Amino acid sequence: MSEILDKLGECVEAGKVNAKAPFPPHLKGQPGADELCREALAAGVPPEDILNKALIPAMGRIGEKFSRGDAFVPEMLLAARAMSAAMVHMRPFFTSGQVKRKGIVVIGTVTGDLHDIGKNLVAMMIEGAGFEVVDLGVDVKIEKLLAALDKHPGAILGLSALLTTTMANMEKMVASVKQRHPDKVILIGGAPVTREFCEKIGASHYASDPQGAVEYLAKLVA
Ligand code: B1M
Repeated sequence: MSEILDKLGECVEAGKVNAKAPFPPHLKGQPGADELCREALAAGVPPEDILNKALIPAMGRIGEKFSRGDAFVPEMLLAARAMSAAMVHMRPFFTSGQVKRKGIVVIGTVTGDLHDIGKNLVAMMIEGAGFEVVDLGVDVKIEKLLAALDKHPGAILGLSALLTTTMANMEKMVASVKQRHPDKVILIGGAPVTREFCEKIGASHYASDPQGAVEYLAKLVA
């Protein structure tokens, strides 16, 4: 059992999506995350083990490499794609409640901001860390955000901004959310965002990268 989990973890970390995928070259022609996850489930490996012993640690490893500067956006995107290929087979176990999620994270880019590459990376890493992600997309209006938080009352909120101009909207959105949900945990990030800005606008935490976001969330639910 541990061999298939090791192989699956290796595929996710290396971004090997399926057998047809040519990347990475050293795994060409071999099964990828898609086939190995299906195989593991068919062999009776508990979905919790697949998640906690293969998928989550693999995403953790690629996230750490990214933080250290040993991996870059394309590698992260490929790892996330491989993770998603495995998650297709895992989803029925989540929806049936057989595998418990660690929590729900509602995420989006702030009003006026169309930059979603960083937000998508963060969302994928958070999902890879065992949370359910409700992705509201880009240019999220406050009404849509508040409606999502009403629908998922215990959810943590994640906001991303890439423009100095839309940072002002982040401040307004945090204020509106705090007015309605004073105790809401709000995680923020994006290239121009800083820890000081986070403190100024009263958000709960600033993460500079996906790994930082995941580590903060993991501590919150520990
Ligand atoms: Co635009 N853009 N852009 N852009 N764009 C920047 C951000 C800019 C720095 C380019 C520049 O001038 N050098 C500049 C902003 C200047 C400023 O505000 N100071 C800029 C501008 C001005 C604009 C427009 C206004 C241009 C125009 O139309 N005149 C316009 C605005 C559109 C809008 O949003 N309303 C615009 C448009 C676009 C495109 C649509 C063409 C495209 C976005 C496509 C897309 O995202 N789907 C685009 C792009 C690609 C960029 C650059 C080149 C790349 C951004 C990116 O994806 N980085 C960018 C220049 C640059 O950064 N070199 C630029 C990679 C990504 C992985 O990093 O998003 O920082 P990042 O995410 C990181 C962290 O910040 C963190 O984790 C990620 C991984 O480490 N993180 C979080 C992000 N969100 C987080 C949330 C968290 C935690 C961590 O918790 C919730």
